[in-house]
Amino acid sequence: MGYRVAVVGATGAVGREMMTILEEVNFPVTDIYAVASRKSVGIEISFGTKTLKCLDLETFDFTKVDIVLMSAGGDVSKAWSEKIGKLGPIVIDNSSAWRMDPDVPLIIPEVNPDAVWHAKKKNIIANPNCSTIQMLTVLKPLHDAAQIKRIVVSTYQSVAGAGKAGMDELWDQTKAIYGMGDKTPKKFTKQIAFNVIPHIDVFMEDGSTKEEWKMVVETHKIMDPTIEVTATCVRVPVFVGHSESINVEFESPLDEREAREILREAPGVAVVDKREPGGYITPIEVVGEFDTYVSRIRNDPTVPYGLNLWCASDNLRKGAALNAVQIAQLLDERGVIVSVDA
Ligand code: 11C
Repeated sequence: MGYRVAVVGATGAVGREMMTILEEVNFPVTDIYAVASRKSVGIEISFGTKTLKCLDLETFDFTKVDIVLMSAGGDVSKAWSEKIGKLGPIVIDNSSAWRMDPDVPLIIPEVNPDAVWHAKKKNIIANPNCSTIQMLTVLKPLHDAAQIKRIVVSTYQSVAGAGKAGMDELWDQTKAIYGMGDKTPKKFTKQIAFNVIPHIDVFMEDGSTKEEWKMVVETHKIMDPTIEVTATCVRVPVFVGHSESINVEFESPLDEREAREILREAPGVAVVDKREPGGYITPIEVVGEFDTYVSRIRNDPTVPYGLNLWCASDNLRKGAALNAVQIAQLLDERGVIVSVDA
């Protein structure tokens, strides 16, 4: 017994991770299809010991699958997800296209799994933005313990968040610094190698960026609309793995010792917090991991009940592909979809 699954955008960094993670978590798959735009048709994609050839999105028959993992960007998702959902399968979409649609649940399985019951409204479930996923995975158990009032977050986001082009640009510019090639920015607005850029996604009218806005509105939709959130999102010269410095203010007392104990037990969270040189996590160490790692948990003495912490997570995994596959597991566990005979 299992599910018939299509991965749309299978040649991208997240699409490939989706294939790998389906295999790693042993998701019950009876049939699997790699689907992409016409220019990628025929490209070979690995799924365990099998090699799949990419099929054309325009001509693929979506009536023969139960689940579509979609990571093909917002425009493709806007054009296709609703159409596919009407044909029967549930689309789990990694783009920002559907996140704020009231008929589309936005899910982090550790945070709001019950939202999965709304999946059938449009047969679309949205995967949140990577920065929101890791922040809320860590903060949900603390919110349950002491009700979060306000969050001030600064992100340190890897170039993998901007796709292969972002990773290529960091690589090319790093070589160019040593005299080999061109360091003209193409994907980013300024040089990213040996630099940081306080700008991710487009600017909003109020001077914030859309990446920052997403952290606010997605927190409200997923966890609690009463929490005040303010964010500054920064691109850093790290290939994979987003980090965040988070200041949290609570309604009731929660000290660093209690927070550490709660986080040690929290699903999807790992604590690395020794108060000594090297006793904390850095993004390079979380690549390939499933958990979001937390370090530097400490009281903030400037407010009645406040904490500071640092977290890092693999943005291609928990921030994208893993969370999407965990949503598929949730559909299975809760019986929202029914498996077919192999
Ligand atoms: C970045 N967080 O690091 C973005 C990538 O809304 O899904 C994902 C954008 C999104 O650039």
